[in-house]
Formats: sequence, C-alpha cells, structure tokens
Amino acid sequence: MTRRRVLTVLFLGAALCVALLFAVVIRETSVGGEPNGDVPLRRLAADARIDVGTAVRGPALRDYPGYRAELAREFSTVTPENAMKWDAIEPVRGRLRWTDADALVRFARANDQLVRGHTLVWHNQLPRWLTGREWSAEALGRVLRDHIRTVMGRYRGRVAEWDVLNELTADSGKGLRTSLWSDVLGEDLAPKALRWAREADPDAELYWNEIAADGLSRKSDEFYRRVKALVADGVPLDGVGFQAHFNLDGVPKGFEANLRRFADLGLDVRITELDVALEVPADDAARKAQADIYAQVARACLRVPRCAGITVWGFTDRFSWIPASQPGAGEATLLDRGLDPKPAYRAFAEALRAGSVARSTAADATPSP
Ligand code: 9MR
Repeated sequence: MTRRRVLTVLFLGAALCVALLFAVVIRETSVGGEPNGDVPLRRLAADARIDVGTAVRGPALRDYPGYRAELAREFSTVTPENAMKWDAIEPVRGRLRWTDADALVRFARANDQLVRGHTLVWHNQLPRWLTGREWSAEALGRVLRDHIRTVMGRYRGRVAEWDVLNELTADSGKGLRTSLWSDVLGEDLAPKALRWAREADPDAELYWNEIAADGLSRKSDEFYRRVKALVADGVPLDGVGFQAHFNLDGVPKGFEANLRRFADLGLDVRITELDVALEVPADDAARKAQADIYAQVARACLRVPRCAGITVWGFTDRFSWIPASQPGAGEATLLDRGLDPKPAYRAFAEALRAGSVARSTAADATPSP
C-alpha cells in the first residue's frame, strides 16, 4: 500500500469514529434527533401528551421582530391576551371589531395551533355602554346570550375551547364575586351562560377559568362546590382553568390535590395563565427560584392524567401584564426582553422532557380496552 493510501484509510477511519461518536451523543441528549435545548416546548409537550400555550398580545403579533417566529416554534396553543374581550370586540354597541382576534385565529391555523377563546363572562374590560346603565335581568340576559352567540359563532370550528366564565368566585370564598353579571343575573348566571355557549358551538370545549383558586383554600373550596353542582345538574362544562399567577411565595399548598379533585368530577383541568413575578431587577438566585416554580407546575400537571395543558401568560418579559399592574415586579416569563431563554425556560423544558418519559411509560403500561 502506498503511503498516500495508508493516510487516506486512516483519515476515513478517524472520520467514521468521530461521526459515530456524534450520533451517540445526539441520541443520548435529544428527543427526535435534536440536541438539548433545541427541541421546542411544543414538541416536548406533545411527547408528554399535553399542550403548551401562551397568551398572545395583538400589537406584538402585528409587528414585533422575532415574536411570530418564536410563537410558532414553541407553542401548540394560543390565547388572545385581550383581543377577544368584550371591550376589544364591541367598544361601541353594535360596532364589532375583529381585526386582532381574526389575525390570531389565522396565525394559529397557519401554524397548527389550538386557540383558547378568552373570555365571555368577566367583570373586567367591559365597554362603557354595558356598565354605565341599569339592566333588567331579562335585557342583560339577552345581551349576554347575543354576545356569546356572535363571538363563538364567528369562530365556530376555529376556536376549540372557550373560557366561558372567568373569575366568578368571590375572593372571600363566599358566593359569587360582586359584578354587573352576578348582581343582575344572580345564580342563573353560570348555568345560563354555559348553555348558551353550548348552543353557539356544540363542538367547543367549555371552561370555567378561575383566579387565585390554585391551591386548597376557602376560595377553591367554593369554586369546587359550584363546579360540582353544575356537573350534577347536567350543565354543559368540559373543563376548569387554574390561572396560576405566582411569585416567589411559590406554588400554593395543595396545588396538585386541587387539580385532582376537579379532574375527579370528570372534567379536564388546565393551567391557563402561568407566570412567576419577581422583584425587579431580579438576581440569579431569584431567577433560579423562579425556574424551579415553573418546573414544579409542569410536573404537577404531568402527574394528573386529566391535565390537558399549560398556558403561560406571555412568553417574553417584553410583553407581560405584570410591570404595569404590579409596580416593582416583573421578569415573570420564560424568555427575557430580547427573546432569549431564561433559567425558567430551561427548567420548564426539562420538566416536560422528564414528563414525556414518565407519561409515555404509564400509557404503554395501561392495558388497551
Ligand atoms: O394580561 C391582560 C392585560 O394586558 C390587561 O390589561 C388586563 C386587564 O384586566 O388583563 C390581563 O389578563 C388577565 C386575564 O384576562 C384574566 N386573568 C387575569 C389576567 C391578568 O390580569
């Protein structure tokens, strides 16, 4: 063999070894052949048999550089942060504005994402024409029924799930929250709204989304009691949303047990608005504690078979409701202001990855009917 041939054979052999080594490393560290950190959340979540979603802000979707690409890559469900609320859709009675809501629904279709409609019955973000006068129960009921029909009807077949009821439980844990709706419609409110929603789109999943009822507490007991009664009365309700607006106080006591007791009523449960507010500017220790809270929420959902998914309330610190509403707080999301991943992103992804192994093993072990 000539010297040149020997060198060629040695070179090819070495190249083959390096290639094999790479293949092994990539296989060990990836789902579906991509290196750690490069697997989008939506793929990790799909492997774990849940959805992962985010709230979407209309103006950001329109023109913030990089926002659309990140949104499409990482998330399998989207919730309009404001665009489907009453004041956004009908600021003046009878004049309907659909631009931002339509844009999101189109984006979701193009990117194979499920839309969670948000929200139909809420005490906030109502137009003046609705709040600035007295209503009889009959007249207000008619207005609400028409609203539900109009909005759900427009998106029939394109919005899979609706937060029909939002934050109806009183913070004290005693009865319904005081609002235009409960003041005028009283105890009929929830069953009527849910029945109108079922009529408007029989295929949509109907949710009651609740705030600050994530752990076991007086408020979540009241919420549970009401949901249980609706189910017992045969009122159409498919799922319950837990918003999970947290801070470094951590995940509230009994979070997983709370999810389970609602799931045991035969309902789906979802985490619908997860974020973890920090004092700003945050330091590394706070960012690490935040990461751990994101991971804990993911793990709790993954341990509950009826937990259908987790939605974060905004995915970048550039667009988050926290700084405007809680002065001194912020940095609550998975990505920083430049859309780069924070420790929270990596911990959340890791929890989904671990969950995908656990959930697929559990599913494999379940005997088929
Ligand atoms: O994130 C929303 C923010 O942009 C609005 O200004 C605010 C107005 O009330 O509503 C925020 O979203 C809320 C959601 O619709 C329902 N649960 C609480 C959320 C945070 O306030």
